[in-house]
Amino acid sequence: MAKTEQAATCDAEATEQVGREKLRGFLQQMQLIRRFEERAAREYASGRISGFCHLYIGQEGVAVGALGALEPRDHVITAYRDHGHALLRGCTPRAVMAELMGKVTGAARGRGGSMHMFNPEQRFHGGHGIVGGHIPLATGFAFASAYEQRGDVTLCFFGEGAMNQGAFYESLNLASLWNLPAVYVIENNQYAMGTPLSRASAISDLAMKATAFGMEGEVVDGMDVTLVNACIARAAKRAREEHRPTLIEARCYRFRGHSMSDPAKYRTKDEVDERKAHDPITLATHTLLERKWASEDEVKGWDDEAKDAAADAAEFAADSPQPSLSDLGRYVYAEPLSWRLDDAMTPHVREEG
Ligand SMILES: Cc1ncc(C[n+]2csc(CCOP(=O)(O)OP(=O)(O)O)c2C)c(N)n1
Ligand SMILES: [Mg+2]
Repeated sequence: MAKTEQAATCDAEATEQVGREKLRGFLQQMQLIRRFEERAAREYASGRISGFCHLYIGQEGVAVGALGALEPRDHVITAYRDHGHALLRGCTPRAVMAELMGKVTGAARGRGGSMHMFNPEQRFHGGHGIVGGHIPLATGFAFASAYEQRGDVTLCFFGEGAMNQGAFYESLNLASLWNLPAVYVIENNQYAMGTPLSRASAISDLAMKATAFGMEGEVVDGMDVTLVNACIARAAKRAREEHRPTLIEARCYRFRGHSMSDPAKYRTKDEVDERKAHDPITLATHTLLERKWASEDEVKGWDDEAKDAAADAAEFAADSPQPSLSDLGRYVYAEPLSWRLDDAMTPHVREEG
């Protein structure tokens, strides 16, 4: 990638704080998510993936910076634009791609699809399709941590469109009232489907809502992975050590449509191009090259590795079997409930299982 005099870079102070090794890792993670999703888009076009599919392309700096500030014991939960978060929380590219194709080898055994990636072993609790519906779950995870005095933190991502759901207000009120160790991150990508923020919200400075709950609020440039990392590190520390929640507005932009079926006619090409000038991957790349923290060959090598991982995932997923019909009712609910349902509805499943 050619470096020009005007090339935008990440914030200097936050870059120093993050350091060489971590920033190299962040770039590789963003490249993997980007190349994985580009491949997923091609698989969708070819018909091997169907149903809902919301890409995260353009927003990678938010998940990578944020999750890079957490410890493995911390809990993570997000909405339906979840492929990147899943990849960062231990779902392999193969498991995510297989889930997209509805295969048994998928992260949710092919039952959930794009919107329902899970990896509870690494405390990644989904992947949720109901807008705002998972925010109370996050408050519940944080409540459990506080109740059991575990010292772990819950990080909850949601879109700015979810912020005007009642569940948001109820959840943040209790988190503050009960001093819960939660970090709420609004991924403000400016649109809720085709509706711009200006047509849906009475205020544009979303972190201001923190004041209503008596908690800290912060705005961060979500296109700069170093700033996101520093911001979430502060909030996670506040949660862990002071038992106080934080509301963060990460300003970002999705480069693709809302979902695969959205031609995104509600915005101009100029608007999208302007935002692409602040592509989080380009910013991190320029920063690494300018500081000589990475060479152009290394950056290209990582990118090639990301493409290879995505291609391998697609091949693996395409070759994997579909769930069997007799098994379809399992793994949808928690096991005891699923067995009760099986008892009531499909006795043959019990025999086979
Ligand atoms: C309760 C509910 N209402 C409506 C929908 C339909 N819907 C799906 S995505 C979406 C927009 C959400 O936008 P935002 O929260 O900003 O997230 P983004 O898609 O930008 O990541 C809507 C209205 C839904 N899934 N759930
Ligand atoms: Mg949005």
